[in-house]
Amino acid sequence: MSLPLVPLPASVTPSPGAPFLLTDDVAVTGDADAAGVLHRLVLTRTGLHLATDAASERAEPAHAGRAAIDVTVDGDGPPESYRLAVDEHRVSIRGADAAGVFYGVQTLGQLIARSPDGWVVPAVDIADQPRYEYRGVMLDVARHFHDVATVTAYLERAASLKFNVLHLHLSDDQGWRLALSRRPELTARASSSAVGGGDGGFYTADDYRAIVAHAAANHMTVVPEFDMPGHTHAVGLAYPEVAAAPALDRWDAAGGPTPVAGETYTGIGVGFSSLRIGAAATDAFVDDILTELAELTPGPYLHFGGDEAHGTPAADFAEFVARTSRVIAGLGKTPIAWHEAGAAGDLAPGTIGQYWGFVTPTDGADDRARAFVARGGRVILSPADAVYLDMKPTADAPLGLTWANGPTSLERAYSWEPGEVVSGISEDGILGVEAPLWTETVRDLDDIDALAFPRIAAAAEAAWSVPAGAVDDRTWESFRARVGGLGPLWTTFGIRFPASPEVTWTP
Ligand code: TNX
Repeated sequence: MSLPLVPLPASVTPSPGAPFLLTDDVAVTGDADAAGVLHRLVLTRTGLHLATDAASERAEPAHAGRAAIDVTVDGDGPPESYRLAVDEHRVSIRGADAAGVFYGVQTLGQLIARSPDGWVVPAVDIADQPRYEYRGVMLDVARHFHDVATVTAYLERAASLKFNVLHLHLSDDQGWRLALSRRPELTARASSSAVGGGDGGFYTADDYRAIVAHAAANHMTVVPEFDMPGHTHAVGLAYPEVAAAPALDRWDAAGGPTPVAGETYTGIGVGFSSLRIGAAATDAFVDDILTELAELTPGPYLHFGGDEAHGTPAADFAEFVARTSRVIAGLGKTPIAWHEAGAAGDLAPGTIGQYWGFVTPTDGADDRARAFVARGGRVILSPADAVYLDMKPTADAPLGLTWANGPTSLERAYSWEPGEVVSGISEDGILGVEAPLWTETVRDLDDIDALAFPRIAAAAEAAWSVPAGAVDDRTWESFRARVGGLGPLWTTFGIRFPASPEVTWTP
């Protein structure tokens, strides 16, 4: 298949007929929200203004016979699925639900092409549905703060590739990024720094609500994370009574400064900070921040971190993550934690584990992940040597890290199969796939684009499409041809993607 579709749809049947000609005479009918999305997408891609007033279209029979794009929610098929049919006269997008129609519109956007006759959509029949219900991107807004405009730009990019979760890593050693009325000192004292001594920043509750609303308009759910009990040095600037002294015997300094209690930390080392486990003040702090986070968050999940807590004794870690998962469950949310939390015996039933080991597991990371499934939970797959978008794409790339078997080429980002990473869990045990972007080296949207693209497209295919190798086109050779055809669309979206030499890009 040479059509530039990523992620690969479940079924694509090109038709022999003439293409649909896209002009400003084309009328859009049907669902108003989807028509609005389509209108903006076509305008951005082609400069054409389609008529999107569905009501006036119905009221003017004179327009019958006019070339039309119809976008309708018809309730047929599994969640988020859609069907797209294109012939010379008509484009029809039918979704099982609003998300399905939205994804059908995104697919249509990828099909729009320039021809000698103008803008065209090739004749084709597509039926499509996702493999996984959780298809995430994560943005670390703690190492470097990223403002609302940057976050909304990134989530729109992700939604166009059919991701439906935006995980925000809202706290880390370098800064606390969400204002909480119950704990005002967090942003008053712990938000104004970043890696390298940058400016820092934080979201007000209204900023956060704006991100959640913008995500919802793009059919994305926000999953907020407060990382605990490690990655909490900044908390000690605000509430010293809940912070343990930096543990400097087992941490990874990454060549930077040594952390000092009560002073901002601007390095990129990990594993030295911990909350004071078992202290009444710490329990009250955790209850306060999670209660307020639950109030601010309409989505079903709260992520509480749990990674790299090398400064927390093992028994304390187990006690802390078990208690914290139960606090979240008690708030009516589903807890998510990084896979290390699977070491605790008493997590709330149904807690979700996020696996960030390698495609070929090492150090028992897969054991930790399986423990979540054994307790009725599921696993999100974020294998670091495939989908960590903060790894350098090439050895000489100016941005990014290399610890996860890096550099990570586009081919390696593509060449893994979610069902084969953690053995012994069934397809049902996998909630989905998430591609994290840690921001130690990432300061702005250009930096985000430079690292995320084009590898984010490979992660999208792992999350949405059929298993690797299951059909002819679910292969690296096919992906590499298809993704190259997306260059013009990405350029019109304003994405400053690096033209990876692994791909032949359509000019
Ligand atoms: C590991 S992945 C971390 C982060 C770093 C990242 C850099 C994970 C759960 N923890 O603290 O930012 O590596 O790639």
